[in-house]
Amino acid sequence: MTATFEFTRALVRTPSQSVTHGLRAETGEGPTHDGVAREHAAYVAALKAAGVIVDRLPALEAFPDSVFIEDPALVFADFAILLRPGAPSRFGEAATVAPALAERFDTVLTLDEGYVDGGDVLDLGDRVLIGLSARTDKIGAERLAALFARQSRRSEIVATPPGVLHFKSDCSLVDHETVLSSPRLASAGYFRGMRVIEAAADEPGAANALRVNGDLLIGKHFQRTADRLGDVSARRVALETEEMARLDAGLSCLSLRW
Ligand code: CIR
Repeated sequence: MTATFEFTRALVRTPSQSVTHGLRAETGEGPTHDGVAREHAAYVAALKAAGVIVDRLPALEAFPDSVFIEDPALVFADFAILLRPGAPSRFGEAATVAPALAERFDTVLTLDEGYVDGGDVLDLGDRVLIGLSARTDKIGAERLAALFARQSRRSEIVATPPGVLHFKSDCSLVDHETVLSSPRLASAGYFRGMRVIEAAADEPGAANALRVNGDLLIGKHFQRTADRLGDVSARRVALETEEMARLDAGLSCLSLRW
């Protein structure tokens, strides 16, 4: 299986002041710009500490959710794909990352129909899972699968659990053979051939960890889940994610990595 968490480069986007108006399912207390910026800065520092060269794109006030740069595009070692984000307020984000990808990749493919958010796409190495969700529809998933086939990558279309924003809100690859998953997604059977560690049921969002080279980034408040990762051989890096969580976001969505 190809390593899918060994990265030398990453692209992030500075949070805009308008991030406080980002999309969110809950109506409780919203994030502050300073809180998001603080968590973002610690995240960028963690990527650098893991050995990644991080390029930062400027804030975009017109797109409150643009700090979640994982959603409008996908990147792999040798190609990138511009997506069509499924939320109307985010659709225009793909065009804003296009120039940065064109500068960095010889091959940039473009999804031509339907909708897909990058948060719904999990690379397991031997196959890529594309989760249908409120943001990723069947046409988009099928067109994306066709693009993967062109690049000789296997993919499978699967379902995101109801009420979950993105497929990867509920899972992450933590080593070559292990997926960390919410209990509700683990029971769906999509991770065949892999070891599955279930995140603690009372720690929603904990399964969205991020493996980067020898480091495993995980939300600071998910201690019970962290305890279950006992024999995963990676240095633990605990990061504040509370402000991001107010925008239904976690760790994977803050960067594009390759
Ligand atoms: C949204 O609803 O689109 C943003 N507030 C959060 C996006 C998080 N992205 C991700 O998990 N991949």
